[in-house]
Amino acid sequence: MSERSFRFSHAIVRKPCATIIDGLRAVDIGAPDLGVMEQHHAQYVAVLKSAGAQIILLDAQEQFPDSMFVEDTALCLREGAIILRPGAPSRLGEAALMKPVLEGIYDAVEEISGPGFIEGGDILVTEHEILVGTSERTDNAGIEALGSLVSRWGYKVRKVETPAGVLHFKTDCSLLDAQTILSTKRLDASGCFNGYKVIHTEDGEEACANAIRFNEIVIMPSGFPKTKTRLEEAGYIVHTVGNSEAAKLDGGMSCLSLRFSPLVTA
Ligand code: CIR
Repeated sequence: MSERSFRFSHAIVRKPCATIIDGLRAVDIGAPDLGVMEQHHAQYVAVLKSAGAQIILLDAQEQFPDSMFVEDTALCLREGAIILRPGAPSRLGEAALMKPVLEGIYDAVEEISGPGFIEGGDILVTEHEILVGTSERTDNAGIEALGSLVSRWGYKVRKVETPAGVLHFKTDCSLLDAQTILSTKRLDASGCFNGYKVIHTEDGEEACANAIRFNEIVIMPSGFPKTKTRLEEAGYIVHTVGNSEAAKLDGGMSCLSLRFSPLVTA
């Protein structure tokens, strides 16, 4: 079986900006501290590099407080990239910023033109399908538009549901390898991972479900020791990164990067 869903050569990240204090959040648990966020971001980039990533580091964009969460702006596959259409009005303009970056990397860059909306946090690419959760940010029209764009490259899109009150589908799950998903129990209970092997987050540690697998390494937020041990016992090499500040804005490990390995470059 191929391992295209977690073998990558590149990662795009964007520096956090001072306006991060105005970032979107479901519940206000305090303003993120830019200095600490910058330290965490640097740790995150260092771990990605240690996993083999060539890093494309983009400048901070003060006019978009949430712009360090680059994942929501695009879907990067081997064959090409899709510019997405964030459902949060304050984030819609971030996708246009990502377009020239991806056009400099890929030969084929397509775009969700609307009227639908879709954010990268709702998209989980596995080895044989692309699962997309409907959410407050991602609707049926956005999912259908994505499905028709990626079908040309042989990808199948399956619509699933993000649990109520959860920002994104991937807030509650991550890909660990070609067969295995890390998921909260509440999301797995929906049956959306039937046919996959599923490892659950430990009770009380649901907030670490958003992790990433990049080549040999699983990157998860620090502060979730029981789930970390569970993953290590299952044979994964786990690195942790501080996430206290991004978490105040409902962000996690996947949100902070676009990870890919382009087959054809521009
Ligand atoms: C937002 O609400 O859009 C940001 N504060 C957090 C985005 C997190 N992105 C992601 O999970 N992919």
